[in-house]
Amino acid sequence: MTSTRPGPAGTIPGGPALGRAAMRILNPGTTRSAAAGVLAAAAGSAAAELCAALLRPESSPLIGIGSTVIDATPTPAKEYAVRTFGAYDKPLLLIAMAAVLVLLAGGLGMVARRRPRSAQAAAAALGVLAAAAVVSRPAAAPLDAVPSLLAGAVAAVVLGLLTGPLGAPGPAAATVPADRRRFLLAAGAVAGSSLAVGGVAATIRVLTSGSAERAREAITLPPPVQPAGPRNTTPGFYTPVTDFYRVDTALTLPRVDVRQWRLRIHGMVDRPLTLDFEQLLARGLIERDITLNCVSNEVGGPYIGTTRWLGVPLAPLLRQAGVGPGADQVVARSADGMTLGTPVETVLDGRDAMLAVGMDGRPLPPEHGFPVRMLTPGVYGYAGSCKWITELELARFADFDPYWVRRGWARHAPVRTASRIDRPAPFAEVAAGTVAVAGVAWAQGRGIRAVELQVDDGPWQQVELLPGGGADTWVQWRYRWQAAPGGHRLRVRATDGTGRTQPERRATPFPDGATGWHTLAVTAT
Ligand SMILES: Nc1nc2c(c(=O)[nH]1)N[C@H]1C(S)=C(S)[C@@H](COP(=O)(O)O)O[C@H]1N2
Ligand SMILES: [Mo]
Repeated sequence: MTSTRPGPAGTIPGGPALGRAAMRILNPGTTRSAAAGVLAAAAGSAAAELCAALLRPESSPLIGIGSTVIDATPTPAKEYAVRTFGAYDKPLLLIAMAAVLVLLAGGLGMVARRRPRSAQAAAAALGVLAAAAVVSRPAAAPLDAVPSLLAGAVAAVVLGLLTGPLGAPGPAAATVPADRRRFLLAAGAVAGSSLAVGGVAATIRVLTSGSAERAREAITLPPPVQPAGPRNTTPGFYTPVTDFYRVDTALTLPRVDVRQWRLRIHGMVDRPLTLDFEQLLARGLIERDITLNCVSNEVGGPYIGTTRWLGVPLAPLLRQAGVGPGADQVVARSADGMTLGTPVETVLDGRDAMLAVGMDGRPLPPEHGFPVRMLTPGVYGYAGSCKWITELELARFADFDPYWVRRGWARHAPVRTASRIDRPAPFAEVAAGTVAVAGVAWAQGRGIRAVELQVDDGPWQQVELLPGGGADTWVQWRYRWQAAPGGHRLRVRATDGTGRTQPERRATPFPDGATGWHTLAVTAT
């Protein structure tokens, strides 16, 4: 019987060559070289992290390269990442980068066997490349290059040691135990000290963020000069601050020292001005319930939240600075170099655009923009709610495209009318009979006039709108549904204060917000 399956390696054409290649890969000297490369990278990264922890987190090569990757990622891929991984997109990016680094370092280690000098030069060059990435970040300082350069230097030296005097296999490496022991000892020493240095770096980070957190907690915001009315008491109206969605490009949270914080208002203004935190608070705080949402939110999605904000009205500040003729865009810049653009007329049209300093009575959490963020009701976050704000520049739309606009998102981004079913959950099994259906609807600025629910192909039913929402917040709604046994489709649609009902047509968030009716399937038994 002849087998149609390929025979053992030795009998297929080219087998001996393949076998030799496999031998080379499995050769202890090669494994050792790859390990040397990975250990060199670990030592370099640990040294860099320690240095960055002492300088500032943004100077870490991992963070610098990661942020560069984020900025360079095409919009559709970014959309996909936000949609698929949500808040896990950043940790996943860091893990992917670590994997690439391990592969690269292993490869360099193997190169080092034959061409040690070239491999060392390549390691140092990678450090320079990382430094270039870090220093070209919009909010970088020249000193930020140091950790990356250090990483390259440390990696080159360790690679030289591990593949040279401490690790070079003798003529018959695998069979010389002394040689092997020497390498293992050296490798163990490098691994151990890298872990130790990395641990120290992590501890310093935790300690510094702990002290920044205490400084934040020590702040008492003055009571608002314009308090909001009584709090809405319906459960679910306010989003707990700890659950408030977070969307930004910051791989490491910008840590802003409130004592050093300044806001500069400049550009096309008659009287440029600069404010520190105390001067800002001294202008008097307003308190408002406002719903903020992200343009990337899909129909039915979670990137929306409502809280009681505290902030300083922005319009009087701009008027004080004197908006120059022709200026039609307020460009906000943040401590991490983000730029967001808002139409001047939007800020000045009487809405409660503010420099927010508090959520729910407390200073802003670091991830939501501490110490000060902009907040513009009625426009998506990317076009009016710059976190960690440091600058407002009056400019012309024709002259400057902010970050997201350069990536294809719309210049003008008023929030689209939308509605969501929160209860029952998609694909839920409910008991036939009376079923509580509930959700939210929003059209910030215009308000919600009506919300309707459709069961299967039945008529659209008006649902009950709960009191306590305003034009700038979502409105909660509920409906008592008499569910017959079987599978059902529920759909919701809202009509805004101008009388316009949200369109049925499904559109993806890009470039100016999703459209379509939130629809889900449930089974009544
Ligand atoms: N500095 C900075 N501000 C930013 C962003 C950012 O990436 N960097 N993202 C914006 C976007 S897209 C949204 S939706 C809101 C989200 O604010 P939150 O994270 O406090 O919910 O912040 C906006 N402000
Ligand atoms: Mo967003």
